[in-house]
Amino acid sequence: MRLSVLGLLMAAALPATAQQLADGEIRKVDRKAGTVTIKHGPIPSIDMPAMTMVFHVQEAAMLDRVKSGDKVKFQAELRPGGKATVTSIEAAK
Ligand SMILES: [Cu+2]
Repeated sequence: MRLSVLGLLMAAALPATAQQLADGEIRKVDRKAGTVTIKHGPIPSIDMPAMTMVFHVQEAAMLDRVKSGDKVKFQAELRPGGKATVTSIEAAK
């Protein structure tokens, strides 16, 4: 009883953004184009199934934090014009 109540409290305390992180593996970083190719799992926040695709990045500095082969957790948005853009990215633990 005690444990289940604690579990509910902890789930409620998780920021929504943490729950929207998608899993991915970096396939290619193109600093010139400002893009990163990610083999990713499902991304519920933008209703996208698993696939490998090219993303733009919100900040060029994100490209310096990842390299091909890295396992990552990230968030992405679909921007006007259909550009899929990574808005946050971190190494997967
Ligand atoms: Cu995709």
